[in-house]
Amino acid sequence: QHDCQVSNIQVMQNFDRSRYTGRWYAVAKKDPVGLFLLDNVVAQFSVDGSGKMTATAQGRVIILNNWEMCANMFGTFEDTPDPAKFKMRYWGAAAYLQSGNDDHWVIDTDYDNYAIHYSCREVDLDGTCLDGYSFIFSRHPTGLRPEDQKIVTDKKKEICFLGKYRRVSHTGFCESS
Ligand code: DAO
Repeated sequence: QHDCQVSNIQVMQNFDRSRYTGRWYAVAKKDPVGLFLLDNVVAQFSVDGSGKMTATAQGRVIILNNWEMCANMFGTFEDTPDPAKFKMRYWGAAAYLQSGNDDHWVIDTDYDNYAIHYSCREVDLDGTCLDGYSFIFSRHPTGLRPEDQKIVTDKKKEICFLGKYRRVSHTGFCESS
């Protein structure tokens, strides 16, 4: 059923971007090579007047090896034929923050409690993901509801990232800046 082929990964059916808007707290993250956002990660999704999805995000980062700061990030999303698969262009409020263009797939969400995001940056020769990252988002800063945990665990397995996540803490680091 799940062979870890990036091209076979199932995403959210009939994804509704307007129901996805608003604040999402990252509660767990599978890091890519050269990780950037460490913790205190909060994303805010919007849909603009023309129907395009945009986002802002904050998170604690360490730049220049030991300078700790709260990064303010922006993202715009390009639609694809699949409503749950986007191309995300992202950049920071400051030029020294990371920028790039990543896939941004919504694997599953109930819109009101949990969401599973997936991005593969580099597909290996065998079709599996060589370098990717994933956020588990919750509408609740306290974490996932117990009833959503099994769904999320099953999806982590389907995207072949089970066991590769770490918990993302929320300490208020980005609330003062
Ligand atoms: O943290 O290692 C990493 C990779 C994440 C890069 C993307 C950060 C910017 C996101 C902009 C808003 C979308 C939620």
